[in-house]
Amino acid sequence: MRKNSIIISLVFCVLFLGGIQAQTTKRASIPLEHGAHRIGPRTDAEMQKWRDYGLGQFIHWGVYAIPGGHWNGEVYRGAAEWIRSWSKMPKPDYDNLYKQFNPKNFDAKQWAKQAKDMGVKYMIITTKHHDGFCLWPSKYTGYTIANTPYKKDIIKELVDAYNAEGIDVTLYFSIIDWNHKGYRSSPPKTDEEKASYEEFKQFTRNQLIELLQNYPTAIGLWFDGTWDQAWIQQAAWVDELETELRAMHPGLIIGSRFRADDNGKRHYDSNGDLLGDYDQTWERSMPETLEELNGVDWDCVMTIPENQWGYHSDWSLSYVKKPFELIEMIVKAASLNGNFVLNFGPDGNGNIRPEETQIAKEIGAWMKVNGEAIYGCRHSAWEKQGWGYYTQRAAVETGAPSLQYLTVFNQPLNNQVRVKVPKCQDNNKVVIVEKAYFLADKTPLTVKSAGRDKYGNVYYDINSPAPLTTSPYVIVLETKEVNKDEKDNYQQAIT
Ligand code: JFZ
Repeated sequence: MRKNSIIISLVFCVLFLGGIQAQTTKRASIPLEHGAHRIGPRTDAEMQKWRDYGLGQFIHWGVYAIPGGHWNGEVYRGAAEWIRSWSKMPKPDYDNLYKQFNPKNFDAKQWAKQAKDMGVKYMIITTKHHDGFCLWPSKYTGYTIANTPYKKDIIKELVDAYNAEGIDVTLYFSIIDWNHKGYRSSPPKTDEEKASYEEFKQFTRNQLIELLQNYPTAIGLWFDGTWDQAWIQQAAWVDELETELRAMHPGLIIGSRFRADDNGKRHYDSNGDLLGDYDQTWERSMPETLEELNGVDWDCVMTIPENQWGYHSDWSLSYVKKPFELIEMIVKAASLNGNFVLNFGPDGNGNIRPEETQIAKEIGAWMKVNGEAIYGCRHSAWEKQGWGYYTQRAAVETGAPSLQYLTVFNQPLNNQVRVKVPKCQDNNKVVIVEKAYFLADKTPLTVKSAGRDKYGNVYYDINSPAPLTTSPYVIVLETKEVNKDEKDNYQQAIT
């Protein structure tokens, strides 16, 4: 009996402690040699700067811009930069396109100026896409800009021009390389295949080192085409390469789409920890809630038509997003701690198409007035309401009034923008709204108490007639935590 009860207590203890452990860690703890190098977000200045960017520009440019989604009078309905993989595109025709690449209208300074006016803080450029064509004069292959009639180093022109406008540059690099004879998607089996894949790996390493050496101001590498089994099985080697690249370039920012872990898991390792510095899985999609995001940094790269990155001359094939839809994505990303990156696909002559220029202008005009609600802003604890999104400045501890930005996309028909006040940690305190005004012109807005619900949540109505524009707009709230007994005095002053 006694013995039994000891055993029962022991079993109970083990179960109980196990339960606590599971609760506090939540993570699995599978031993990994090539798992995440760090648990939790980076805290250094470079990453903090990245976090504050809010808005980025992606540029897909390469020889695919010449056919622009067409060959021999036929239309390729897929993504224009993939045209080489189309059965109607003879491979030799594609592989000789570089001999015509001569973008006579290309003006890096003009692109950079346009990006600056749009409010972009960083730019991602395709140094090499899946076709293997290099926009920089790589010494490891002849398939580069140096052997086109254009000759000049386009990556250098862009890095210099964007940096001169104060815009940081990230280098996109595709691991898939259809031009290199050693590249393959399935793991090599024979000795010959293995030797040739080794050559490809060395070539990839050489090119990455070359890029970091040539463009030392680049802030990061944006990897693509890492889903092949051949690459996934190189986890140990890629891990070593990542370590080497980071050592070469302190502060370098690399997303989750570079290496897999020991078990072939990508983006998140077998224990659920992020591989790399930010989550790259939000491609052409947006999260809805903070809970989906695991507390990690993330970017969302987005096309203007449905799925066109490189230049496709026919945009009538899919829905083309409107500027305000894109602005909503910018705000939504900021409200969920992410960066929004809008893609541009310049044509074969180096022109940014008029539709993209128009969108850049409209976004820029909006960001100029309302960017304060985006740059350096983070998720707000205030509960999202139907009219739009909250953001708040990262530094709320400065002693300045705590600001909430309300970006209104759906104007309430009664012109009352209702907010639900969060509860304070300290039960003796309440949050009050001291002041409300339009961000654009500082017009003060009336704040009225709007009662409470049966759970004790407190509401306010901001009387906000839609401004005389058709665009989304921002209301700023100055808020404060006060002792419950002081609240009535404040309330009277406001109403
Ligand atoms: C890749 C490329 O194939 C494409 O051409 C473009 O460069 C884009 C930015 O990246 O396409 C992807 C990559 C990942 C996903 C979807 C398309 N994904 O994870 O869903």
